[in-house]
Amino acid sequence: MNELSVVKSVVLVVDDDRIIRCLLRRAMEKEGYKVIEAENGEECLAAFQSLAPHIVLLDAIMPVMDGFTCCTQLQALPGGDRTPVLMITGLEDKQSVDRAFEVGATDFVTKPIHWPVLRQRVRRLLQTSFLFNQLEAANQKLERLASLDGLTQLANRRRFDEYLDQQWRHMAREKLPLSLLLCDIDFFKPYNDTYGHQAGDLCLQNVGAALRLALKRSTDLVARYGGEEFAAILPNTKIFGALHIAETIREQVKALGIAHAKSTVSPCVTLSLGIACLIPMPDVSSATLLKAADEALYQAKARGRDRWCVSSEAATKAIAVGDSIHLG
Ligand code: GH3
Ligand code: MG
Repeated sequence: MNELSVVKSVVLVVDDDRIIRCLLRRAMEKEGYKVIEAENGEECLAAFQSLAPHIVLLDAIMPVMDGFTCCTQLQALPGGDRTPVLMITGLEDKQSVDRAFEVGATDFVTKPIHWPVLRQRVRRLLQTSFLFNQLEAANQKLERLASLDGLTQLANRRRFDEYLDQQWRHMAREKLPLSLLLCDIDFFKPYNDTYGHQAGDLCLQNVGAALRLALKRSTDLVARYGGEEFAAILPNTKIFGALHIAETIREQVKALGIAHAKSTVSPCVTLSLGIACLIPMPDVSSATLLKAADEALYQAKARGRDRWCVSSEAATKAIAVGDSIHLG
C-alpha cells in the first residue's frame, strides 16, 4: 500500500459545531491530510461534488439536512458509493447505528471522540478505499486487454463473439436489421512469402486501421476475426447501408497503396468481402448470419477477389422489396 497516496488524501469534515470541526481539522491535518469543511448535509453534498474528497467524516444531527439524509443522497452522486463515509455522532442507540449503516455509512464512531481510534479508523478506511480503486482500475485494464487483438489493437475474436451475440438479441427484440461484413486480404500468403512476416504484420495493422476509419457509428464494431480476416458488426444497418460501407472499405484499403507484386488482381493489397444482413429471429442463432457472410465471402473470392458479394438470402430479400442490387 502506498502510504504517500493516503497522506495526500482530502478529508471532508461535516459538523454544525464549529469547535468540533476545528478539533477534527487539527487532528486530520496532523496526519498530513488536506481538510475541507461543511456545516450541514446540503453543504456536504455541494463540497463533495466540487472537491471530490477521499473520505467524509459526517455528523448525524445537523440543521438544514441531517447526516442520514445526506449519506443517502451521497450514495447517488458520481463516486458517492465508493467514497468511505465515517459517521461521528453522539447517538449510540441501536436504531441510530443500524440506520447509519443502512443509509450507506462505511463505519461509525461515537462522541466524545476517542482520537487514537479515529485516527486509525480514518487511515484504515482510506487504505481500503485506495486498494479497492487500484483493484478496479487493474480489472478494467485486464478486461480491455482480454478483448483486444495485440497486433491490430482491434477487438479480438472473443469480443466479436460476445458483441455479435449481444446485438443479435438486441436487434431481435427491436426487430431491426443486423449486418455483418467478413473481410479477407487477397493473396496474403504470397504477400508474406514475398515481403516477410514482419511486413505481413504491418500490412495487417494498416488494413485494420483503415477498417476502423471506415466505420463511423459508435455501435459498429470492427474485429480481427482470424489471421488475415476481419469482421464488422453493423447494428441497425440495412443491406444497402452495409453495401455502401463494404465498398468504402474496399476502396480505402486499396487506396493505402500497399505494394503486392504477387497479386494477380491488383498491384496493391486488396480485400474481398462477404456481406450478410438479417432481422434476427429469437429462435435462430447468430451463426446463421456468420454462415451467410462466409458464403458471400467465398463467392467474392471465386468471382475474382477485390470485390464484395452479398449473401443470396439478403439479396433475394432486397429484390423482393423492390430494390435493385449489384452482386459484387
Ligand atoms: P486468398 O486470396 O484466397 O484469401 O488467399 P490467402 O493467401 O490470403 O489465404 P490463405 O488462407 O492461403 O493464407 C492466409 C495467410 O495469412 C497465411 C498466414 O501465414 C497469414 N497470416 C495469418 N495470420 C497472420 C499474422 O498474424 N501475421 C502475418 N504476417 N501473417 C499471418
Ligand atoms: Mg486471404
